[in-house]
Amino acid sequence: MITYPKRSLITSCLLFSGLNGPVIADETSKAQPAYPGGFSRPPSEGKDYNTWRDAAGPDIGVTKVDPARLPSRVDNSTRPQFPPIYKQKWGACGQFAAVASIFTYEMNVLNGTIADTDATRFPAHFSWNMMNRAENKGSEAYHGWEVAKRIGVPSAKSYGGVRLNKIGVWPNGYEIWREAMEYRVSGYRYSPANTIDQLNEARGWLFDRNQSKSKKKALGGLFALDGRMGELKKVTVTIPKGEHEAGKDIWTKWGPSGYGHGITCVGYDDKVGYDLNGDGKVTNDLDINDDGKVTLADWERGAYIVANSWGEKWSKDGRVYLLYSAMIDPTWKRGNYLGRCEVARHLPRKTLKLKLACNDRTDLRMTIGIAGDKDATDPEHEFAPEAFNGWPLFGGGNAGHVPVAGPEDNTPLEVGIDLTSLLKELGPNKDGKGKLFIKLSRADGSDATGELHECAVRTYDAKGKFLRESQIEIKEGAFGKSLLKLDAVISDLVSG
Ligand SMILES: [Ca+2]
Ligand SMILES: [Ca+2]
Repeated sequence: MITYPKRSLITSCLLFSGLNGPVIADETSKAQPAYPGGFSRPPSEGKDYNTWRDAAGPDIGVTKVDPARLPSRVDNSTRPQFPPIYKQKWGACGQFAAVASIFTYEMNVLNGTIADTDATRFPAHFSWNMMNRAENKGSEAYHGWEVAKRIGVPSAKSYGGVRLNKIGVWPNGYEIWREAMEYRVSGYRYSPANTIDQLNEARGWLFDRNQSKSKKKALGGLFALDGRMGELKKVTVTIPKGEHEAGKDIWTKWGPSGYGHGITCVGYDDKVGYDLNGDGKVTNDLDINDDGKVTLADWERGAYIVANSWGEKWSKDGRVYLLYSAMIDPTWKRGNYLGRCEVARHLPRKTLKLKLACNDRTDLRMTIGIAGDKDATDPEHEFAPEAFNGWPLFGGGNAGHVPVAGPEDNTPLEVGIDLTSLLKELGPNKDGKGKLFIKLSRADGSDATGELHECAVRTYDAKGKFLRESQIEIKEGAFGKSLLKLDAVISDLVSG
């Protein structure tokens, strides 16, 4: 399922092949969110899972779109908030698009910073190593966005780069996990781009997120795209001399075969075009596909700007145009949709710092509970952190049946877990005291074993400043054969 482009032997990716059902492209369909398949959100969450629920911005279709005000060209990849064009390693394209490119850009826009060093760039491999089974497997954009929602993403600086040199490594160091907690995704959405109304909403998102009324000029957003990359030569043309953007490459369609490849849509150019039917003209008002009507599918002019993670020399500058009409492709359903995300900052108030070893991190089971009474014998609220329970959210995707630090590495790992939302479940607490419960075990039928070496609760003020650490005593840290249960009285459950 991994494809190798001829020119460069860089790993592309892929997951499941596209569903081949016809795409319903009623040319009057309005801009709207959609869940076209298992590539647009985790199937384990069910069909009622609203991926935009916690986002602050308006949903697709809510904001009025005014195409008359849109410029003819937008290229957000030239903004300083956008990172360099990357050369991906292994099948991590989904995370190069979703996190290393889109999340990085969005977080810099949010923070008022620029992506000029690793301190303000985010890695592709942190989220990838949460779902790739510690092997060279492909990922969806949503894997990265869900990791950013659930645990966050550390900066490339503390992570050790945008990419690592070994597959499946988890970072060792509480401060890396603590930093990750700050940088989050609040929501993400897919939408079709098959009609002119949907195209205009997408152009508006790329220009200023359709926020023409906001006082501050909004910087445009980006989209995740899933291209089909087989036999690209058949669909790649070069803009002839004398034409707008002469010499640049255009994909006139998705590749006729092959698997999906995560890429980033960074802008658009309404003037870029190509004479697809060879009638000597570049038109948007002729029925060139002979279906008796003129729709977006007939357009020869107008293209998205796509940034690829095959290096800055690929296709001259690492970018390629993709005709608007190319996305209307009934044979490649994934390629008909655009994915966007909204990011947010989050300052944890209370965290758990753990140092633990386990010879199978996917079979590790951990629950953390809380009770508002210091004498309680059972938790009132409990949660099972995804990363330390085999990522049930991702179904078959998980972090691999390898030690917690990574393949063939039995080093105990120091990690952090955000307890803030668990503590919020308790509500106001009369004496500020409560009890924390930690359970460590293994999946049913597994023979995984592990050991908890250190456990502490860390407290921060509302501005994120570290206040104190309270160690929890571990009498016997081994778990696996037997369940490890720890509990501790917490004396400052409500701290401002
Ligand atoms: Ca033509
Ligand atoms: Ca037509």
